[in-house]
Amino acid sequence: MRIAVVTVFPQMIREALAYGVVGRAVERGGLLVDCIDPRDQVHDVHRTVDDRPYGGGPGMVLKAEPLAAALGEAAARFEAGAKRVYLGADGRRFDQGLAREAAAAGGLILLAGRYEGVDERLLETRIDERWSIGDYVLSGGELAALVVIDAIARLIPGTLGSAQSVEQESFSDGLLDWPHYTRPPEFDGRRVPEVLLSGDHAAIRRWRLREALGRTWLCRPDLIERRGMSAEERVLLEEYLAERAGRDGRNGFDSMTRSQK
Ligand code: 9D3
Repeated sequence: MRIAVVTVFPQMIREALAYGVVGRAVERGGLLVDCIDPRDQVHDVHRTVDDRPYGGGPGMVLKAEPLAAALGEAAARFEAGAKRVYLGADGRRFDQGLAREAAAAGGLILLAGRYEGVDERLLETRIDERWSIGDYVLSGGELAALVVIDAIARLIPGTLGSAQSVEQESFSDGLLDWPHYTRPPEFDGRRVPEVLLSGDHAAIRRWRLREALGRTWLCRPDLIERRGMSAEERVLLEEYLAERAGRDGRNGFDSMTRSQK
């Protein structure tokens, strides 16, 4: 997988690529990330990449010509054509489906927005898609590019160890995670759920799926709607909700949920 990032802060991208799963993908050579700074494409004394917005108003706008040159430089590094994506607050929501598509495509050019944005004509003529990572205001597209790169890197074959790999997905796909515990068996007077210590793998599997379904139902009912439920899952969710209704008091998870209790 090859990804080129056009950014006025290339070090922000480069430095973040050294860690964890993404770092390993880069080391292994499964992921190659190039950063292209539009400032290297301009040769006036101030190496200007931004300017004041026509029509007035606060802030600056990234100029079209330096970005066009940088995107051209980026495209030259790909054998086949790569999709050119603008990361801006006004794009389509990036999700796991887009990550899968991008990972399968093998090449991607990301343009990180900055300041008030990018000259619209550049976006119209040099960009294939616009992606946003969510409904909050960032100060630029670099962190969004890192989010996109991270999500894609884990999908490159060989990046994840077999233990972490897609195996688990078949049964928990599209759900929030179940709770995790490690030693000691008691912390702050709270015991690890006994089933996890039982060695009964079928019971553990059912418990995890029940917890994942329950949490997803409470926090993200839209995800349940999207994926549907099997007959077994319906039963497990009923069990979860019945158990929850029969219990009172707070458990720290209430703060994440809607009004259901
Ligand atoms: C407060 C500025 N806003 C005025 C209407 C618009 C605006 C301009 C530039 C808001 C954010 C940004 C910078 N954001 C990004 O470059 C960005 C982003 C984001 O803010 N949220 C979610 N995903 C992304 S991807 C790039």
